[in-house]
Amino acid sequence: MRRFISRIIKPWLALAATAAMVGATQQGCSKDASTAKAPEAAAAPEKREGGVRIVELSVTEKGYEPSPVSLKKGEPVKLVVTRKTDHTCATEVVMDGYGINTPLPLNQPVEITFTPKESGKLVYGCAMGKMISGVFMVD
Ligand SMILES: [Cu+2]
Repeated sequence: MRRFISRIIKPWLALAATAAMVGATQQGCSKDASTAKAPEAAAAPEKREGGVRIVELSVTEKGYEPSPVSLKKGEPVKLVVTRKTDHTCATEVVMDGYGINTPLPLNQPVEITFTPKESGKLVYGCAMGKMISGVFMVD
């Protein structure tokens, strides 16, 4: 009897595990994608080129990385954004107040230049109300 039960249960467990994995990779616009991010990513060394701060960002299944990134008010920034996944809806960078709405072709670095004009939290994200988002902390 026991053997019979495990023969029924095992394939069922395998099916459940597969379903869980599919759910994880197709998270799309779920809030978890952005809130689950660890803040440890902020510690990357700062890069500059002729007075322009260079910030490299990736779009992965966890969202925009690294985030948050610290910027300085009035210092020009060049974002170099590479989208590395096709499994989320984060296929552009939208930043309100700066007229930025830039498509991100897969695996192609895209440069976006802007100058933070106000201190505080600057949120950017996908075109659907920034359900997937990243943050700049402007000093
Ligand atoms: Cu979205």
